[in-house]
Formats: sequence, structure tokens, C-alpha cells
Amino acid sequence: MRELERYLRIEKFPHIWCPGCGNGIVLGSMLRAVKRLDLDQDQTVIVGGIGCSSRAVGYLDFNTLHTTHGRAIAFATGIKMARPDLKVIVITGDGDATAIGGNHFIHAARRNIDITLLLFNNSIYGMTGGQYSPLTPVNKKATTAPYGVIEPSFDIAELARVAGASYVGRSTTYHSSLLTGLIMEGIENKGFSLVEAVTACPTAYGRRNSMKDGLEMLLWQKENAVQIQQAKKMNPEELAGKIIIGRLHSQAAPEYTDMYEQLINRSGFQTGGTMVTPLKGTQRG
Ligand SMILES: Cc1ncc(C[n+]2csc(CCOP(=O)(O)OP(=O)(O)O)c2C)c(N)n1
Ligand code: SF4
Repeated sequence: MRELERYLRIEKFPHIWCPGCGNGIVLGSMLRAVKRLDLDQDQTVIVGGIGCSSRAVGYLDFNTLHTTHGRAIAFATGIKMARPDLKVIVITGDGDATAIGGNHFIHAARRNIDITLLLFNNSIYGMTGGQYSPLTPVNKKATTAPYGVIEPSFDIAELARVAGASYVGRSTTYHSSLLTGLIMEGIENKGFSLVEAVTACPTAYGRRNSMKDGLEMLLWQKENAVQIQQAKKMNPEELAGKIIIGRLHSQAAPEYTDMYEQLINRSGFQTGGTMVTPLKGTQRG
């Protein structure tokens, strides 16, 4: 903890999270990644949405932005477009990113804009008391699904990949050093990176689904996670209900702010409105 103190706004503590909540583990993994990459705090922007997980930005001593529900990616896109030189990391919950913010999510992936999205997947809307989200597994209970969810959930990693993300990784909070490594890879990737962190919300999800506390939820993660290399040797029946972890996808692809820069150069205009050499046919009169 002491080694990470320089990244924290210690005066904002104690934090709001419940005993056994996995959010602290995700945050610790992220800060270890930042430390190992030796990121400059002044050159790094961390954007959060709304929810328990997104509250993390308040505890972080970087350039931080606590935005509106579902809109963290939209704000982050604006920051990256204005200042492509900055590292931009988004912290968001499963409800925030895949329900109200779902549209921003797929389009950021499609553009392959250089943002790292750290998705705290606790399978529920924690802050508002346990409504189901698009990532709540089928048959699990929520305040809005007292007899179990009947909607199939997204495989958010797969959605990111097919939409165009150039890096996708997934880990659990039990596998926190793997999580750190994936976040490092995500930050280093030039393009849209999704790192899904499967985390525990004992308060709004666990107790309603027969997992009494954070420890039991961590042990559940240990039992049910399968490394990608091992998963490739398993059949769909064996993989049912399992969480596949590791680097799921990594493929270099053109990045949006780079392409935009090239467009500016091709157009003969510079940012700030200064005309250099207009393209043939763009001059009037
Ligand atoms: C526009 C808008 N709609 C709804 C809300 C209420 N709200 C606040 S947090 C939240 C859900 C957060 O869930 P999730 O993103 O899964 O984060 P968690 O709290 O589980 O970390 C909702 C619906 C809001 N603040 N603003
Ligand atoms: S409600 Fe759930 S996600 Fe929110 S702080 Fe408590 S345990 Fe964590």
C-alpha cells in the first residue's frame, strides 16, 4: 500500500466501499500497472462514470474527471481528441459501461481510439442496491429479477473484439497479478483496450446469490476461472459457466487520433484554424 500512496489522495479516505468489496483490489492492480510503467501522473487522465467503482477517481491523484452515468467514454474520447499525447484511462462499472453507456462503448471500440477501459464487472448495479445489468448471468437474482434473470448477458470481451478493439484482456480479482499485467498491456497498446476485471460485490450481488461474503466470492473466482491457454483445449460443455481469463485478443489496427492527424495533414489545415495549403478544389471563388 505504502508504495502506491503517491498515487492516492489520502485526504479523501476512508473510502466508501463495503467490507469484502473487490473494488480496492482492482484499484490496487491498476496502480501497480501505472507504477511499473512509470506513468507520469500529470500526463495521465483517469475518467470515471457513476457507480461504486467509478468513485475510485475521487481517491486518485491524477488528472481526474468524475462524469455522468454512462458517459465516461464520451468524455474520455473528447480528452483524447484534444490531447492525443495524454494517457487516458476510463474506470467504469458493468452497468455504467454496457447499459446506459453501451453505445459509447461499441463506437469507441469501432474507432480503436487510444483509451484503456478498465471495466469493474461485479455483475450488478452496486451503488443503487442491486438491479441487474447486461452482464448479470442468466438465472442470477437481482432486486429487479427476484426469480432470476432471463436475459442472456453480453460477453463484453467478445463484443469489444468484434466491434474493433485492438486489445482485450480479462482477469478476476483473485488473479490480481494477472490483472496488473493485463492493465499494463492495455495501457501500452496503441488503440482501444478493454480490460475486464471480474470483481466481488457481496452486498448487492453475493448475498442474493448464495455467496455470503467477499472471501467466498474470491474463492468462487478461483474455482471458476480458466486460463485462455487451458480453455482452448476444453469443449463448450466444460466451459459452461467458466470465466476465461488472460490476454483474449491483441491485434494492431489503425488508431483514431492518428488517423485524424493524418486527415488534418491531408486537408492542408492545421489545428487551431491555420490554413497551410488547401487541397485542390477546396478554395472558393
Ligand atoms: C442518468 C442516470 N441514470 C441513473 C442513475 C442512477 N445510477 C447511479 S449508479 C447506477 C448503477 C451503477 O452500476 P454499475 O455501473 O454496475 O456500477 P457499480 O455501482 O456496480 O460499481 C445507476 C443506475 C444516475 N445516476 N444517472
Ligand atoms: S455495494 Fe457492492 S460494489 Fe458497492 S461498495 Fe458495496 S460491495 Fe462494493
